[in-house]
Amino acid sequence: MTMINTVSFDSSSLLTEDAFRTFERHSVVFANDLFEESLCHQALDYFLLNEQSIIHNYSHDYTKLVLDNNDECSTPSIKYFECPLQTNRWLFGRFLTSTVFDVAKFLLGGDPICLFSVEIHSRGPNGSPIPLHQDNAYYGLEQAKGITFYIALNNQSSDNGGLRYISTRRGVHYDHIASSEKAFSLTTSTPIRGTELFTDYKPGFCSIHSGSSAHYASSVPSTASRSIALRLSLYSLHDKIRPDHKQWYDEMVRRNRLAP
Ligand SMILES: O=C(O)CCC(=O)C(=O)O
Repeated sequence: MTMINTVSFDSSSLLTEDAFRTFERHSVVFANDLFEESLCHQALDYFLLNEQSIIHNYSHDYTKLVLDNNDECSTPSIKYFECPLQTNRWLFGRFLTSTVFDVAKFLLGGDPICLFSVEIHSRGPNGSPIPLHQDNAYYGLEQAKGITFYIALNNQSSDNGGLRYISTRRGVHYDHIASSEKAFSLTTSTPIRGTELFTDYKPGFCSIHSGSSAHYASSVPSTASRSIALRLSLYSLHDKIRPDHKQWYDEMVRRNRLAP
């Protein structure tokens, strides 16, 4: 599968006008060497080795852990986990480098930055699709100044249910409605047309997208292998959450994640 080279940057070129303009234009850039492959292997091994104990420890808390659609005979597996830092800060803290904050600050126009979340996302064979959405529909930030680092911990193919982006100018937002997909309760109310941007991820490859970025993933074929990613999100300290958003968001999570 083709990498769209015009949106792909190495760490020495992420802090350039070219990267900034690309991010403004498409709401996403791909970065191929921000994180060491060996660190991603370590994080992957740790996650797989400890997955069942994480499930055991967090299964009472639907706000922090979402399981995949497993059939009754198979071992349960995680779809989203919101506390990797709490389970191993020595390992997952190593992804929170000063470079991440510098890049986030630069791409968001120079605002001071704070960390918002560190999560593990995983999708396995027969995994459900991720409906087309923009993250700011979830974040509810007035200026949409949130930024996400989606870091592949293993190989992920855009053909096999991997993440795909539709080029969207930063600041352009679409209305969202509830979706029935597990743990993702929102999708755009109309389709978005535009250039599709995607890559085949290797461990350490990452996509960096803004709150305006429109992205989705198709359902995962039964023959595909499981994909696992670490997802960091950061906000501008100058932005703020719209009044009432938190109450609405908490209600959406409750409805969506408590559903059997
Ligand atoms: O792969 C996933 O689980 C969803 C990723 C996503 O939509 C995001 O990082 O914003």
